[in-house]
Amino acid sequence: MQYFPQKLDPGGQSALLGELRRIMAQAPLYTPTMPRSGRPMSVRMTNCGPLGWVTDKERGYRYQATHPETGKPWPPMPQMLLDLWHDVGGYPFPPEACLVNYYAGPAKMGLHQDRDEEDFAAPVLSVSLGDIGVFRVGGRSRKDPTRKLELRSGDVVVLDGEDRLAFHGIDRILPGTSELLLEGGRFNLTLRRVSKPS
Ligand code: MD6
Ligand code: FE
Repeated sequence: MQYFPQKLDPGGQSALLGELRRIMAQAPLYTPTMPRSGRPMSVRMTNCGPLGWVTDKERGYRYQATHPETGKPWPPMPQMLLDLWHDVGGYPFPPEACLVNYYAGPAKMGLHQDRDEEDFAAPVLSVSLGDIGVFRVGGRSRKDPTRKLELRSGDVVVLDGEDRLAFHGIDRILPGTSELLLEGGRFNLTLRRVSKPS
């Protein structure tokens, strides 16, 4: 895992937030549901880029080219995210999906692996905006010991190499720890390469 604290300065965070507002105007946040149980997740989601990660009761976790509620293609990925991927990702092909997670109040994300991609040689890169998220990361087995890292607005994390399939999650958000978002809460953007380059 690579950790780049404050990779985005306050100007960069505001610029990325502006891009995010445009994305959400075209592709609104929605509440995804878990495979089989159909239980709603506590985070709300949207995506940008050619593909988006989605989940629902009937069809489970997958990537698809359209928003599940509007049926429209996802908005394009902002150039600044493509630049960031090439700057820190160390991977010669562009990302295909950017998943946007929004955590309000008590939202959290259980320990999981990012493993719905074909290509585990590519890293997964995350950018945080807004309130601190208490990130927990362990090893490739769910039973491996975990450590905690407080992710602040502007921090970037890259899961690659040995850690590409490490279990990770968000225990909780620390409210009122950032002034970036008027509405409070936290956005996390994860950039992924989905298909093997051909
Ligand atoms: C989050 N992050 O920070 C959730 N996945 O809200 C992730 O699930 C994640 O931070 C892959 C790589 C980096 C991450
Ligand atoms: Fe993840």
